[in-house]
Amino acid sequence: MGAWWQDRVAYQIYPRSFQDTNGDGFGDLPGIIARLDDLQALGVGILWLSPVYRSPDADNGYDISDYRDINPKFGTLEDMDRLFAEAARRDIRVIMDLVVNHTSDEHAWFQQSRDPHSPYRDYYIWRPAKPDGSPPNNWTGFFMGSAWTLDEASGEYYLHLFDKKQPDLNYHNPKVIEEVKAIMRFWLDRGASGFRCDVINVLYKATLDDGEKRLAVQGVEHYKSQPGTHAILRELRRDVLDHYDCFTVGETVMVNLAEAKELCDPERRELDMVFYFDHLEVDRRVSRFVPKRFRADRLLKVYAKWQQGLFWNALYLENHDQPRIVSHYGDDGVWRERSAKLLATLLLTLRGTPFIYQGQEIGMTNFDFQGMDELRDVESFNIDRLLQSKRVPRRLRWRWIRKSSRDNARTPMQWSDAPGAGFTTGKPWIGINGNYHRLNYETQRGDETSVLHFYRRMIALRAGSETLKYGAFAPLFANRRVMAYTRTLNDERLTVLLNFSGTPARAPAEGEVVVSNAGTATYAGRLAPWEAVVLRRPVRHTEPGEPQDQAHGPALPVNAAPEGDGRQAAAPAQPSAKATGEGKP
Ligand code: TEU
Ligand code: CA
Repeated sequence: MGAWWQDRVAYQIYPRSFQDTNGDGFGDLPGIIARLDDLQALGVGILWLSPVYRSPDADNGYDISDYRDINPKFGTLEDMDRLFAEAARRDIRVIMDLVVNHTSDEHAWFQQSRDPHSPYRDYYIWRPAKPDGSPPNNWTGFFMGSAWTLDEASGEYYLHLFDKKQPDLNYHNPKVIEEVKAIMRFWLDRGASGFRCDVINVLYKATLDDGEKRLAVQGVEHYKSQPGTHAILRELRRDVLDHYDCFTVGETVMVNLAEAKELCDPERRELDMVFYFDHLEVDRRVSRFVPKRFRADRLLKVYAKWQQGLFWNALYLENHDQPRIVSHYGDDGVWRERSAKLLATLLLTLRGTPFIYQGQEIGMTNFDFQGMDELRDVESFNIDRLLQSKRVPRRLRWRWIRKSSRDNARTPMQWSDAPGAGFTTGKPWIGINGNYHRLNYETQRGDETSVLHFYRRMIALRAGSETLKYGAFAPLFANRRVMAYTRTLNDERLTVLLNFSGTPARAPAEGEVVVSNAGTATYAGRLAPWEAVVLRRPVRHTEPGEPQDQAHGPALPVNAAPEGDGRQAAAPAQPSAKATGEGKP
């Protein structure tokens, strides 16, 4: 048994696209409450809500103007209290999105900060222009262009790593840290069980010197994972988090393994786990900019590194910033269902806390929009503008944005084939994917062979298997299309075999079939198109020639936890695995 946040499966809600109850076209808190029974039936034990605070919504709530109130689009503080209570009744814990690298420019602090003599001036990062009138340094932001904007009223530039409506807070100012602690206590006292911490590894800007020339986010070496950030995280842990039964998962941008280790090593008492991005970038170079061919062996290599490198992983394949995984690593055409199930198998058989993003459990796909006028995301508009300024033709710009836009994940949840997809009776704030008639929750609820039921079974399988939750991970073999790995605890070994392609593939392995998304009952060393198989067998203690036994002996370092923190995986294996075989693709 681990901590509750290691034992459970988490589910991310993007509130504005989840469930509307009053017909205004925006999902809301009463909508989340109305869907708690469905989430319970799925088997999730933790909800992460993307921001629900007051916000002018320049970046869909990631620009907060009041940390202690709810966006009226979503409801009221009373609704939020009701959500905490109703979730708790179903043994579901709720974590909030802590967005404190920046606030909205409409936050009262920033409004006052624009006055150079205000006590709030030092809450943000203000600098005069260079003598030639240009910005204080050459940093560029995550949403393209200079990271500085001139505020005419106060005569100086302010720093914003994201949109110009998201000014960065100044973490050299201890008052800012005290404000953050108070906000955290406010929500923990009300019922939150922790935080997903937005871009948490960039809080502390060590210097404001010019950055090295880079294609994107120039200046990052001056603020990524600085000692100042580590110190702040330890302080928040000591003064706030340690006084509650809660956990944190940090979103850590451009993080490497060494940095991540420092941020979530249990002994350092900073974060409990981090969201990294490597596994979603095996088919891209320079972050998201240049595509390269997907290869299953590249993906396995990334997982081998992170699974074995960190004490505990935050596992995810989708969130509100990423394309839908079935359109990305799967096949959203003929093999949509089977490849969605393969991706479910991957997510739920790795070591760590899995996070499912709303709609992933029914295999939702990227949007079917036809042009920029259907998009809503500030990042897509900024990128389009930048590419336009570089004279990239419209067709090319659209081709690139269509594939990578964050709006791919933000179209409304497809609950049913009713008008508005059961999401809204009004006009949705962003278009609904036209495939909702055949791809929706209601249809899948009544179909045992659906992606939804597959997720339910995989979650239940994981819940009943100490090996899946706490067993050691070891890569087994991989090639361009197939990857295989094992999870081992005590005398049980599970072998996971995944065929990331529409053609059959050879993949030798032995064991009793615990899962197949293609209806395999007896495994004969061959995977069907997009087949995922989990095999179980007892561990024979010396198995020469098996790579995982050389890389990872029976004394499994990734399983070891420091004494006395209650996180050890000590319990014997108790497989409750029943076959989750599927009849059709
Ligand atoms: O995202 C951080 C981040 O780095 C993203 O900008 C990411 O690089 C990009 O979305 C990939 O397309 C977090 C939030 O998840 C995101 O929604 C916010 O816009 C951003 O922080 C600013 O708060
Ligand atoms: Ca609404």
